[in-house]
Amino acid sequence: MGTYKQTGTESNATLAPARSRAKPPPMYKVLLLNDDFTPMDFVIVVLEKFFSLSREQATGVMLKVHREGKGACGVYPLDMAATKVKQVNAFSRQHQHPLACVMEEN
Ligand code: TYC
Repeated sequence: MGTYKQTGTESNATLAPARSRAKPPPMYKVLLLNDDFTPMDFVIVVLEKFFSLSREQATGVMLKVHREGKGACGVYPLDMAATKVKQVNAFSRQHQHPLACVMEEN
């Protein structure tokens, strides 16, 4: 300690490998599923409100889900993905729509 002065370079050389060895947290994709009843405008509002998409981005994702059956809204760590799914499904039920939000490991 007292004998050797730690330089910025030495400090970084020691810390860098430890950081790169830490594996990134598992990520989860949050998806909307298509149905025949939820209004398109409601899906757009959900994508804006819960996933911070612009009106244009939200419209694009909604149309993809409508045409292809499902579509990604975002990718998050486990707890954030689970919270999005709960919030979206609760909001949809409050408004009496069957819109389904699910998550899957990315
Ligand atoms: N298919 C619905 C309709 O025609 C629109 C819709 C889009 C519903 C996306 C759900 O996740 C969804 N009104």
